[in-house]
Amino acid sequence: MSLTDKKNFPIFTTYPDLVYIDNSATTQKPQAVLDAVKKYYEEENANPLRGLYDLAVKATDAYENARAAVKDFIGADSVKEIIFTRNTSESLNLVAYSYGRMVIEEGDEILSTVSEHHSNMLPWQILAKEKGATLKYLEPTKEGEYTPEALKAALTPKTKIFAIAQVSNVFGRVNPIRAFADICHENGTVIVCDGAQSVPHMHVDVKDLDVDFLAFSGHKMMGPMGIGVLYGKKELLEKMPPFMSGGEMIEYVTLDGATYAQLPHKFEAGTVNAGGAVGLRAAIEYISRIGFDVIERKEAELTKLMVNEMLKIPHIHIIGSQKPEEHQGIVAFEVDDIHPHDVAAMLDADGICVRAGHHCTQPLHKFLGNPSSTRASLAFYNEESDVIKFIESLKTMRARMGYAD
Ligand code: 7TS
Repeated sequence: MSLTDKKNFPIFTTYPDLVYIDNSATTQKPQAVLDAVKKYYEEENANPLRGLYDLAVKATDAYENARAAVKDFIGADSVKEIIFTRNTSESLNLVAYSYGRMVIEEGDEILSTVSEHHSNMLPWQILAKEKGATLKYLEPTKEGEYTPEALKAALTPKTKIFAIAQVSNVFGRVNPIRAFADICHENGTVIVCDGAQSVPHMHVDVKDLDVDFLAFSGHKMMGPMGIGVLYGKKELLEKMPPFMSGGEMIEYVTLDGATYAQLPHKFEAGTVNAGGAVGLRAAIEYISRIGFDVIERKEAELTKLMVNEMLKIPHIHIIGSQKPEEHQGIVAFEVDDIHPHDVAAMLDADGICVRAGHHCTQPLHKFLGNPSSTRASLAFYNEESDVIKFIESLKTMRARMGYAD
């Protein structure tokens, strides 16, 4: 059986007719990931990094081997550059609170974009307000594009940080991160890349991209919830103060103060999510066994079918580019005269899971002139039949709401 087959994912045995196309929100988990987490708790569980007994060493190894797997997966230089967090949101907050508070001064500028997920917007808003800095935003074209020229024009000598998603969770378009990184670095600006929607779907190599920070979530890439990653260049992480404090992130503590642990543990206060890390490692191994060449080809074919069929249906408007190849498996859309919640409820009645609402991008929806939309998002286990069922259901929407055409 191919690893891309739905049969590897127990939820599709529980619900054989389920059409799950809400993969940008979270993905389903293959048996291999569930087994790895279970095995960890059955055979290796103790508090990692603390005990000296054999079982605690096993737990520590399981946790640290997961870190090594993440390092290899994204092409980082060292395990010191891989910080485990809860999710993308926590990773981005870590950068804003630790790096941001360290470097941002009154009058400085932070640059982001209008289409960022709230997780890559609010930490910068809070930081800018706290420090008396200015937060500026690049505006997308109608096709959801950000160009190197627009970035160049927006940077000033005061721009200290540029925060952008590699793939927006609404437009689904891949941003030219390497070109952006080069422009930022020429300007002395640090680039923070939100990889929540890219790392699960395409080969992401931090050295090829030359990003300073990369954040992503395990649960969007077949791993468990509650485990995320922050990659940071070692020379930056080393200078940064801790984000949270407490157990395990210290070297030595007195009643007056403390010295901190070496990287990466300086940023991992308290008992860690070893089971989650083990599950993430299993997810990485699963994805790697399939290979991004296969994943990208399959998702691109399904996206092409979806976009091309949607374009044929009257009253449906795809947000962003109208070209399938400019959607990394993510297609947000509007249906004339029908509220996205009604669209999603009718799709749900047909057994199809999509997301409706603002997708944590309220400023983008305001910019687009519509408070909300509906979004379908694919993963490698989706099949042509999922897309066809979705399209067939979409065709019935207007009639079901009582419209003549
Ligand atoms: N950044 C992007 C681009 C995202 O799409 C999301 C989650 C996040 C950050 C936050 O990730 P988290 O794991 O910390 O929650 N996006 C979505 C979504 O589109 N629908 O549900 C969650």
